[in-house]
Amino acid sequence: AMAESTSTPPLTSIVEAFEELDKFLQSQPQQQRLSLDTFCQASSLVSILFSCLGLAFKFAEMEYVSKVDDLVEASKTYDTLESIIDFDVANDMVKTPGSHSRNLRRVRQGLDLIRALFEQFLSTDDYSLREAASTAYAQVCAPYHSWTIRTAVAAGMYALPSRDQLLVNLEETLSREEDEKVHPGLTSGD
Ligand code: 1PZ
Repeated sequence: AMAESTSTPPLTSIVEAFEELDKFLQSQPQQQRLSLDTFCQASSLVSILFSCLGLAFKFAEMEYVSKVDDLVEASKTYDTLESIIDFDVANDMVKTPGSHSRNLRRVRQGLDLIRALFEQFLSTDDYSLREAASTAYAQVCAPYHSWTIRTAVAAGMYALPSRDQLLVNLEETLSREEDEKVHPGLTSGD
């Protein structure tokens, strides 16, 4: 189905969305005002990766998606990332759980985790997914998570699929998405 389809595969869409954001920011070195809408669209694309990780990461998915959803809601009121931060700084709410600024930082950490993970992958073929994910998590998110969460994540790492299995899952998920786009309603499931 992938071969017949002319639409862009989801992984490519993710890359393109973030390259667009990068290009925009590079072109505005002085005045970096990033549209919240655009940021949310790019961040939402990433959710597809979770379905490849297995049930143990359902909680991480729900956490990530709920933070993105909050920002989507905020985008009805605020135009840019900066306006959210300005508002929360003025009201001393940057660190308040549930504030848009805090959720923005959580989403950014999630994105950064994926960046670190794929960097690990590119640096060597020997890395298992668990090793790569553990290293990326330790670098990017662990310093900002409670002991309870860090312990749960460490246990969950043992439930991750192998690196090869991840790639298989990824391909299956992506081609299922493609089929769904070409033949809506044909594939069953959620
Ligand atoms: C292929 C990719 C494999 C990567 C596997 C790494 C999984 C890391 C799991 C991280 C679990 C996060 C658990 C929840 C953390 C919560 O305590 C905080 C609460 O925030 P608060 O409400 O106090 O402000 N939530 C978050 O930090 C939200 C973001 C977590 C999601 C990051 C995962 C991104 C990984 C994407 C992989 C597709």
